[in-house]
Amino acid sequence: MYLSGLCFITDRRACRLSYKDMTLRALKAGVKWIQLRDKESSRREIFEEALRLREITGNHNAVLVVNDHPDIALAVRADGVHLGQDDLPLREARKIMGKNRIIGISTHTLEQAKDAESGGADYIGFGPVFLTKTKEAGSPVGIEMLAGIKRLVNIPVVAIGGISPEKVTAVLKTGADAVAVASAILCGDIEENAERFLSIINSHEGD
Ligand code: TZP
Ligand code: MG
Repeated sequence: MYLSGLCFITDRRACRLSYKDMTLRALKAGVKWIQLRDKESSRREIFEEALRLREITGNHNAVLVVNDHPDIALAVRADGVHLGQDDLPLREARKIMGKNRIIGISTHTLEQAKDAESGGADYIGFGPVFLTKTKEAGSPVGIEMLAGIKRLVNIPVVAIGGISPEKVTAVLKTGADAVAVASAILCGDIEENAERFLSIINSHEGD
């Protein structure tokens, strides 16, 4: 499984563009991993949105992960699903998704990260690393804790929460495998913001 260094998370509270339009802008900038995160719509609407994003991500050779809904992810042939601690348990989601699709899990503590790894998650999200307004995500875990998680788990760790272009280098120095970003891409010019993240991430990978 190949996951690139930047996951763009959709969010209509940060930006009133349609999911399709915000995603197209991120794809145009070169983002190769999109997470459809929609906390506002009905499951039917999320399914329809996911179908649209499947088509455009497929055209750009990008990975699509659907937040919250394994059944929708499977129905649209998304590459994977992203679960939270209150979503369907990993074991059950795996039955739906099969062994070849990606399952990522949001984690906030070391114990959750270890459980996700031993339960067969393909990657963990870990955070919020910094303060975020995108979600009631609790207190920031900070860079040190992120570095500690990287030392303790062997599956890819995706840092999330309040990550800006100014902070991304410090995040990657912990060994984090990728960053997941909503507002710092969505606020302002999406293409420009995403390009800025990608250029920092790509130059870090070359270090
Ligand atoms: N989980 C923890 S923080 C977050 C999620 C879904 C949102 C990240 O968004 P932002 O705007 O990049 O802080
Ligand atoms: Mg969830």
